[in-house]
Amino acid sequence: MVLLFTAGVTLLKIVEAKVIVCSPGRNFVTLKIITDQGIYGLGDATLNGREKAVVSYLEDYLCPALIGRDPQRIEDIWQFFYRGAYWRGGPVGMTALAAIDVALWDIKAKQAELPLYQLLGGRSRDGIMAYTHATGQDIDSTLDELARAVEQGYKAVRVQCGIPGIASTYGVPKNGKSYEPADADLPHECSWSTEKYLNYIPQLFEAARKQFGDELHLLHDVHHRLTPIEAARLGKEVEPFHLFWLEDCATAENQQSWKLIREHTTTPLAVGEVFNSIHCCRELIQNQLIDYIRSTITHAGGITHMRRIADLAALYHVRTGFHGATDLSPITMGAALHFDYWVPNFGIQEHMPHSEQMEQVFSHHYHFEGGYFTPGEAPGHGVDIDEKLAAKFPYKRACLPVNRLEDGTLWNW
Ligand code: CS2
Ligand code: MG
Repeated sequence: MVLLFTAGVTLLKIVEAKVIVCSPGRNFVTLKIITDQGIYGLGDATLNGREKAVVSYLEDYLCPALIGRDPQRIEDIWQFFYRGAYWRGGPVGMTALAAIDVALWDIKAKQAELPLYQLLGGRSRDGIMAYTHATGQDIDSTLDELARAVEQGYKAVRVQCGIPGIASTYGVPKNGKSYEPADADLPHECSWSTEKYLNYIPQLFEAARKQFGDELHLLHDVHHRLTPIEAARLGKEVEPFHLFWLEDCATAENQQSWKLIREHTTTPLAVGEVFNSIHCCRELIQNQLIDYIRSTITHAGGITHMRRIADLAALYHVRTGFHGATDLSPITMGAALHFDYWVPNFGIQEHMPHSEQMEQVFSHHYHFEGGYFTPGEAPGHGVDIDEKLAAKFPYKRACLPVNRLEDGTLWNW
């Protein structure tokens, strides 16, 4: 039985879905869904270091099946590609699905002539607190960067620094350039020592608190390099410096293993930038093993799926803390800020500023002032792409590094 109640509703039809790949300083994959009424929506499909896999998934399988569909049926299209694929989830599939989902929300909000956050339920706050990064080769230069971030108005800063005796450390830029991990045609090999790291990092936070006092929020990203018991030690040792969060202190495929960390430290824990579905964090959330869920719109199935994760998290006092590195395009930043403006259990938003060149390709309406973002009032998510300019920056393969322990064993980067 097919019942159609269409009075007063303008029906739309998808007539084109195209993938735009560009590299204005780094690679971005953008999905543009165009309707017969001329309204179009944009979604970010960038999966750092694996961009072409998502391009193929979209171009070869999902885009052809979008043509002719009603873009207003976001939920049905989501289910069609999730359940309908038979092969569910995974970073490639969920990034592609997220791009479709965000583009469809963009279309719906543009059609309603409303900023996207209004469709989600309206704003829950006046501004969205964001944290930026302060990184340096040593403690002194890191503290100089921290002072710069504070001057720019940030109320929260992620602090990372080089470790004596380790040639290169995660998050620390080389030659004064801004940090970009996907920097080589083939994976660059780094070396890692857990012992040297664990012995040094508490000193960084002691120095930061001494110089900046208690009010500034300090964060730290371990980038999955510790085992749970090592993470427990670090969490415990930095307790006197009351971090806002300790991020990705261990891998989390075995969600129960986080119990060990939790039992030993009151340092708040954040995880999830590499997760792609609610099933990657269900046990972590339900057992209250974490405080912040870092999964974001572009890698976890879009607004439709992220909303389910956030709602589950709210039941267990877990708040959001969306990933916002520069390898997520301004489209993700725009969509994330609309979500952040609404979501009741918001925690914080990561912000790594995009370069001027990137912002010329992707114009946006979001705005930062005094430590807080607002998403802007333009209909949709408010981010657009200049396709002509984008075409001037062709794709260039760029891989993320790998990590080895000092004895040569492959480790987590
Ligand atoms: C990071 C990222 O922003 C973060 O917290 O962990 O820099 C991460 O390394 C990149 O997004 C990888 O693509
Ligand atoms: Mg991280």
